[in-house]
Amino acid sequence: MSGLRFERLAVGSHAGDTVSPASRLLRPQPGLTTASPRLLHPRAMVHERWLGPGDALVPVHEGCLSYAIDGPLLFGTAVLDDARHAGGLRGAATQIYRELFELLACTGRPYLWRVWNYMACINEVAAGLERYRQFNVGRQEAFLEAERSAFVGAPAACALGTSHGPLTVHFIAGRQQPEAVENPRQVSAYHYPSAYGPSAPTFSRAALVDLGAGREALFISGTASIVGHDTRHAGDVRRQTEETLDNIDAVVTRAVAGSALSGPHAHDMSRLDYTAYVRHEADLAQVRDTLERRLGNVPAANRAVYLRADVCRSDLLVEIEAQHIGGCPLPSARTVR
Ligand code: 3EB
Repeated sequence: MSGLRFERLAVGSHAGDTVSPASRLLRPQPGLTTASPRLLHPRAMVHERWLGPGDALVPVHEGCLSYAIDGPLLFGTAVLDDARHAGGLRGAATQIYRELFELLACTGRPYLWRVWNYMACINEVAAGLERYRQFNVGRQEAFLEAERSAFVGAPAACALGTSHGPLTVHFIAGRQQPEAVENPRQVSAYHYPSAYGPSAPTFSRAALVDLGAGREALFISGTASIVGHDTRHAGDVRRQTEETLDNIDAVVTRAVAGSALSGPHAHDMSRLDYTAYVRHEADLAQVRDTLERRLGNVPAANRAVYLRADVCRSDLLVEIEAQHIGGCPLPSARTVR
């Protein structure tokens, strides 16, 4: 049993605070800058906490990694300044993932459950290749080198751009192998054609993890207005948000079909923790309104967090990630269908 829990608390009134919730997975070394999307809403500072079974975590700093082992879980953050790396963003991505995979192997927590990739100027073209595409080349290289599948079974992830900061990768890993979930409305990202870059992105649309004791975690990757492999509704943030929510709905439906927890509320769109990344701050109200209308007046809608970030295709205005860390399984959890 893993004991994974998640808390999200809005505290104080630090309007415009630049702390990203996901950066709170683990504090890297004091004084170290990270790439961190800026908080837009709620206006108060948000504390997000991932909890395992332990209480006093001792963070370890090794190379580019800061991590803590908590029972069967491994939480951490890797930071490497791609601007100072001889191999640029591509080389920094390979090195971060190489060190991460070594850590997973030697701590006996081999499976990546969820990864957040944050990097500066993600849509900027440098040396003829967009930086996100450089990142994809480096990330895939590390997966292949470590003989990890860069295709079916890749972890749930997101990749967002900030105005500044070193390549920053937050991660949760464990002993349990997640079940990868794809979206029937979308081409798997690891099969995107080469028009989107020389190496495909390495992530699954979602990951379902058995936490033991009848609990499951559903991690839905960053999701955008993409159908097949095409961007839909360029220039229209409201319709992009609607299409994104249709994609999340499709992933949840797929996940429930493959889930051991077959109750109708095991994983339900109205019960997810949502984080929306908005490219233009001026679009915040429209993204919020669309999400709130779609979910209705439920706690999930009011608890959603909105961050300012660049999405990894220039024509995407919004990306939304979601998760459900199960805590109250239904009695009929294992009904035969
Ligand atoms: C997409 O569907 C939008 O490169 O890790 C979403 C989630 C996206 C993860 C990643 C990219 C990533 O292609 C972008």
